[in-house]
Amino acid sequence: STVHDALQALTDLTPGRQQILTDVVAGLSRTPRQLPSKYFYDARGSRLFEQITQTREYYPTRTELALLSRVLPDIARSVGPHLHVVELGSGSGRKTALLLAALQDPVAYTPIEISRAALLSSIDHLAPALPEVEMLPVCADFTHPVAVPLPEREAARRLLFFPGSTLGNFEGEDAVALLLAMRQTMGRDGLALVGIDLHKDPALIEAAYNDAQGLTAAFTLNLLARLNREIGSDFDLDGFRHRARYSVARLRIETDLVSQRAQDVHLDGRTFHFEANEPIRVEYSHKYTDDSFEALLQPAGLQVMQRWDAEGPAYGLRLLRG
Ligand code: AVI
Repeated sequence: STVHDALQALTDLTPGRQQILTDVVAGLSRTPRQLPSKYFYDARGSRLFEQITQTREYYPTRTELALLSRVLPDIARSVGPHLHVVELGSGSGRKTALLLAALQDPVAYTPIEISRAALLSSIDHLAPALPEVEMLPVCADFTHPVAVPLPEREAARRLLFFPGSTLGNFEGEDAVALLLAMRQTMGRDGLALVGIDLHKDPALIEAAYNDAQGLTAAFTLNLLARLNREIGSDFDLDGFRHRARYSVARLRIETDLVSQRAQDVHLDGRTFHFEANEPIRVEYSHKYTDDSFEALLQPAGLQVMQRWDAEGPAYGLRLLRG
């Protein structure tokens, strides 16, 4: 496609004010309080995330890119030709460019991305570089069912691409529900290529979520700035602090915004009172072992066909089938 064709084909289901408001009121009304990490990704949040991926401390992106480049010929042989590639949370599309270039005659590419700004910028880069591939972008929250557009030329099968250990941002039941939905979307003979960050030295993991430049803290706090702007809340950005700790028992980074004092936040005619040191849980980043990953796949009816690991720092790619 040209960029113009791709924009013509764009499906726009980006979450609106009402959806965000409903999710935020529900999350703040729970004990302990929580907010969905998907709302990190507005235009500024997506830019901050890209900057995080370039920091010395945040190892997952560069490790996955190096692993992908090394094993792509092998992956291309395993998945075969004429694919429709569907990517969840496609972001900048940097990894996709490598994947599509390595595949044999890919038919179409559907990035599903919640940030409209990130989606449009990825199309600007990818469409001119891959004119033979039909671009069928979807701006949507991929945790809700999304109908994948059908390409003009029929594809041999679908390949779901879910890199970056984004699966790790979902808790047990939500992760299983997402994997089940993925199995549906994969369709007959469909496959999925999933990137997973693996358990390792907790100090290394914690450093990745507490970079010295403070980009991760700015990324986390941007959630409150976004909510103030889009749903009219009055969070005091200086009244909350970023905190990310690794739980060895649960194999995950738990990220909170911690209230720095007793304070009230107003939203939609309601008042939410925060105690000093009260946390809002805003993100999980699960790290996997073979056993913990297997435990998620099994109830979703998915199986590992092939696996590739990077060592130091440990990171994995898994090719799955239904
Ligand atoms: C997108 N996701 C996999 C990132 C992660 O590592 O959980 C988001 C992120 N949060 C803080 N730093 C990066």
